[in-house]
Amino acid sequence: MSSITEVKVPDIGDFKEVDVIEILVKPGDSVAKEASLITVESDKATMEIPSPAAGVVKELRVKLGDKVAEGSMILLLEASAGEAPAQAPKVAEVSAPPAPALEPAAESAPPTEPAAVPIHRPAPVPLEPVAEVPAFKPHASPSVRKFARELGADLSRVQGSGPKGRITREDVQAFVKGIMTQAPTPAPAPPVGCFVFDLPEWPQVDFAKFGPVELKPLSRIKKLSGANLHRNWISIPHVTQFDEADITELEAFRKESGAASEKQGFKLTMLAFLIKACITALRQYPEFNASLDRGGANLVLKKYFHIGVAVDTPDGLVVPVIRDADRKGVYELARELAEVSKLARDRKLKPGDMQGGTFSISSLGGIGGTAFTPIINAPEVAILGVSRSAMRPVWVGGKGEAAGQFMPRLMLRLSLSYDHRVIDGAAAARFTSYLASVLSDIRRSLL
Ligand code: CAO
Repeated sequence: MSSITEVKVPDIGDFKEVDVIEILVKPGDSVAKEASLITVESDKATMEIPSPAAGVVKELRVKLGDKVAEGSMILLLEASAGEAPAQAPKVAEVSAPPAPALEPAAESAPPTEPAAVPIHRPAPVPLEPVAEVPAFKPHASPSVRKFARELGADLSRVQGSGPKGRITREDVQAFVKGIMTQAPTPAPAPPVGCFVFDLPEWPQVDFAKFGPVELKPLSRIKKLSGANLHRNWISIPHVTQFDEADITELEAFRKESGAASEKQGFKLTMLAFLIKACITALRQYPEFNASLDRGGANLVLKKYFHIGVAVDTPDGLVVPVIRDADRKGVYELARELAEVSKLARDRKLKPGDMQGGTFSISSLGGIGGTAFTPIINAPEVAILGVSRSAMRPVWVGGKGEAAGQFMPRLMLRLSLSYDHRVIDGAAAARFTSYLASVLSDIRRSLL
């Protein structure tokens, strides 16, 4: 004997009305007891409504987008012979959707133990390749999540086409199809310093609970450079050596020589002299103009000097490279710096303009600050940070005319971050002392 049962929305807690966002069965489908029939969504949670009994779906009484409440009819079910009369099913909240503002979704909790907070330790994540990590959990119903899991699809990479960007079953299918039709990419060889980390999960905080918030997407440049900076920061043992250079004479010389460049429409900036001075120091200490090879057993010493310069743009940080800087004079370097900074800010740099660097300089001198710890631009092994110069009283020793007194001197603070796998602290201190001496007497760069 079989009987027709009206399957209705059971007690769904505090929610008065919820949207039907997914219909998981159709007339004629055989369903097992507890199999999911529809997915409903409130502004706080997504829930699947299970079948109260095993049977065959005779007729659907809801459609996508309907609003339902406790007691709304979902479908007619012909219960299988021998099935007990259907009881209202218990509904468990199974996932929270992302709120329209900044509310991050909570981890799905097992339906039967909502109070238990599992200590979730994610599997160790290999450092390479660096993927873009979404800040929030992708918005998808439990059945779509399950479907994606079965196919091994990473939902954070799937573009949702449903309401509020919800990921549908079709989106997952399209994503998987896209991957299948792509040419296989060879697995990258493990790079130097490939580690795995087993870190605690990132704190999930609903910032909107504490005050008003606004969501501002990161620029493409920030996402890309952020991933690279993160990789460099955690995979290179950084140490920063601080020093200062007396640039009183150099600044006077720069000012004297600046008129010629201004006539041609560019400024003879301190950065051009810094590049020259760095090249002199790099020649003296070649391991700073080098990279580790892939296996990390050899240092590749470069016989060319391509200097990367960090440029601050409205979209984020970029590092164009001044090629063969050793063969250029300060005027030519200053002109090229003005050109590449403009290209960077107009977003006209090509990827090739940012490749092949052997050493980088990050100058915050035009902005301010006394020192900072720049992040090495891998696979380079060192980067020089330059802060704002300031006039300071400096004690003059020795026997000269000014000996035995404080003199006002223009001092430039230098912050050299280096890869401690390649460079020892003593070498770094020698490098910055030498660089400071070159800046104090630029004639040394001629020697
Ligand atoms: N001390 C004091 N003044 C300095 C200085 C220094 N170390 N360096 C530059 N200045 C002065 C310049 O002389 C100029 O003064 P005037 O306007 O009076 O002529 C002013 O500061 C602005 O200089 P600038 O920034 O236009 O030129 P620059 O050659 O020094 O720098 C560039 C060019 C592209 C490096 C710079 O514009 C820039 O983007 N800096 C930010 C880089 C950055 O974000 N680094 C952080 C990366 S995190 O590692």
